[in-house]
Amino acid sequence: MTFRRFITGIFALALAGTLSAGAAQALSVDLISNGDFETGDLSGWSTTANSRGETFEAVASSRRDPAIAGAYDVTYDPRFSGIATLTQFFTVPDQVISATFNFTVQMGSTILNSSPLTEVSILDSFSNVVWSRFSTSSNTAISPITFDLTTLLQSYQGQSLGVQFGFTPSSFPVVSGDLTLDDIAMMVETPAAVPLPPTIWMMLAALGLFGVLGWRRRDVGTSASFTANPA
Ligand SMILES: [Ca+2]
Repeated sequence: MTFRRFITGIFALALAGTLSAGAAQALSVDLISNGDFETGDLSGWSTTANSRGETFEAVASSRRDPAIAGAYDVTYDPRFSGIATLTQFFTVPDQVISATFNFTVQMGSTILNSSPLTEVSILDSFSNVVWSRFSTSSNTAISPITFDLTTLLQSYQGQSLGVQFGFTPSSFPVVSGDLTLDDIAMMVETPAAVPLPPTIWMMLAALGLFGVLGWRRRDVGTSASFTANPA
């Protein structure tokens, strides 16, 4: 075995080890901040109100009305008609392996056969709706909801998207209905940037030294080329 083959072999082993370590690891991140409202306010969120200024509010847990989870949830419980919205924008990572949109919801009404309307949407950076679902349920139990948005987020990698909840109370014969939310999360699995172990850095440094020595002895050499990892 020539010295050059020996060096190439070590380099290939180190590279293969690094790449396999990278491929084996994925990072799971929540793109929504304060989705559990445990700050006690609407930090990270923006709202629009109905014509009377009523909108979503972070509500502290009480003995009469415990939060869905933790010490706070968020509620829109208007006395007047009209939609209010709750919105948060986030940046989609450059590489999305999977994406799951989760929230826990409870829809109430004091009127039988009423039709309060809950809408959940994904907005692009121009606030155009690119995905939406709605519900006319009322008097529901606390319900965890999950949507697989892998395909959608993969088509918006590196771009800005928003989640938006809207609620329109029933208005006949009088205004009635409320929406309560908690634990809103956009869980995205993305490839982890794995730092090289120290031994590999030392090996690469030694190879660099050998490379410089080799470069001085020979006039021509080969240059390395790197391509981006496939998504
Ligand atoms: Ca909470």
